[in-house]
Amino acid sequence: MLPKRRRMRVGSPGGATASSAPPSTRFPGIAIYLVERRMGRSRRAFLTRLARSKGFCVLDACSSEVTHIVMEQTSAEEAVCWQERRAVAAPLGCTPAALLDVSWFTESLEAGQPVPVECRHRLEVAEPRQGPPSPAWMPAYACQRPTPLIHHNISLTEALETLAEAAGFEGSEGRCLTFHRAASVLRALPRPVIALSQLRGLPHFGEHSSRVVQELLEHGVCEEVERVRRSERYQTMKLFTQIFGVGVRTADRWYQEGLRTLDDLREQPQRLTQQQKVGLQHHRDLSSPVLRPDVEALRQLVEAAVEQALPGATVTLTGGFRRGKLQGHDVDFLITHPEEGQEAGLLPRAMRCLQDQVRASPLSFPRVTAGWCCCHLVSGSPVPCGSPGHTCLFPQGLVLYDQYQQSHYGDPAWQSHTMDAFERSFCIFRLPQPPGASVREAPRPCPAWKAVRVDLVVAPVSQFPFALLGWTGSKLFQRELRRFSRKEKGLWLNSHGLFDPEQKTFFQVASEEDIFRHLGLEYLPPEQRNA
Ligand code: DCP
Ligand code: MG
Repeated sequence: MLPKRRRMRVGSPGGATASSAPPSTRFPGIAIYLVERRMGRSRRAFLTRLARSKGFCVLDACSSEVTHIVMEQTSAEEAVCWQERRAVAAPLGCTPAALLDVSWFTESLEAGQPVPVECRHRLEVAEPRQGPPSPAWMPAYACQRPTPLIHHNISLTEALETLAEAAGFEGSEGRCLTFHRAASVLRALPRPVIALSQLRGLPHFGEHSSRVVQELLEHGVCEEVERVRRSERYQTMKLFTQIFGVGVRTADRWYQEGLRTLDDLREQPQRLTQQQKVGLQHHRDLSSPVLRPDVEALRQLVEAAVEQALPGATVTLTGGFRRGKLQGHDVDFLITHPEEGQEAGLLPRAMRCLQDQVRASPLSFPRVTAGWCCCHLVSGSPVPCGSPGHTCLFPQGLVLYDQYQQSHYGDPAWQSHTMDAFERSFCIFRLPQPPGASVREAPRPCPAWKAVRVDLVVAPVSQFPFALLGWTGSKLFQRELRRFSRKEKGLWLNSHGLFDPEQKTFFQVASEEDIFRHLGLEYLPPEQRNA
């Protein structure tokens, strides 16, 4: 963990991300991205301001909305590299953005409108490149390349990730990471791998991963992967580690003791922690994916409770859903307050609000119209909390389980932990389901609800960008980002800060973009961090 730092005042997280919002435009259908490399930061900022003042839409991030990428003093080689990277960043089936010399941009500024793109403006190679992608453009660290959620090599990555998972079950961290890194390289490729020669020169492709890909390309299946998937060991470890509160070590111990099924565990409740008991009790719900509508409903509930507990506090969705995933195993929220220190101890109050929401009277919550009773998620008709004569459908409250931990930031005893030290609650919510929601095999009596895992994390505003970056993931992306910082820049990064061990100073940042900039990395939006 990084050393504790003094409190500092920085911009609000809202301000930190506001610059990423697409500005209004006079020229619909044209969204420009200026590449900072060669152009320089201050010139880029100047040109961005100038273009925006003339009504051009200039985006801060190279997202899929970008139609014109502008580069300055760029060689053909680099242009090819960019062309490849754009193909990765654009969703499948999207028209790739035009790759243009800055002359197109300056001429357009002079003309006061986008000038037609001519051959002399274009930086792309004339012919679309055939065959294997050049390995030259694939950087070694996942944080140096965009990795979209939907990619071109799903069957290959699934196979490698199965082997990674199996290696993790055996405690082989190194092999686990090797397979994950190889899979992550394939996720970042702009086209499907159809020949083994396409792997030549790609980073993190050793003999073993190459052999797996070769077998899949030649036979459609890889015997080793199939063997792993069929094995009792893999299936049992997967089953046990999916239980809330069960890690690899516990699952392995149970396996060694001959336990194989959930019923085996249920028969031995004395072996289980409270957390595992709850995990087992709600296993059916917790092992089915959380979906987008669930996320939205949860966001409303959490926002209302947090607002009641601490007015002005903000709730930001993080984790896989911020990266654009449509399903997840849980929902991760990051909470902060614009005034440093106000956020401390917020969670117990927020959890009480969530639990009491259904019993609240207008007297205890004077701002009652801001929070509706959770009933409205089921009935569809909003009812203010504690309305006279209203009987809530969920009198037991919304929190099924709450494992609270106060902040340990600055606690020397916490330094050895790999986990960050933020105040947090790992909880299970009783999420009311709207009418018509699919009911699984054993329907519950009305009203419908399902158990959902929710992580709530509270960060002081000065650490918010680091916490947001860390909790957005993916896990491999964060791991690679921290390794890159340490090995390539000599800086220590975690979810609390970025530290220069030579200068013994912390970097002050107001946004995720600032962190990428300090590390000399091009900014990658969350949806391109699916490494
Ligand atoms: N995280 C971390 N260290 C942990 C737990 C989480 O760095 N011990 C970070 C990386 C994760 C993010 O927080 O990407 C969220 O963790 P999740 O386990 O919820 O993972 P995801 O949200 O990415 O995926 P999903 O919830 O769909 O499984
Ligand atoms: Mg998650």
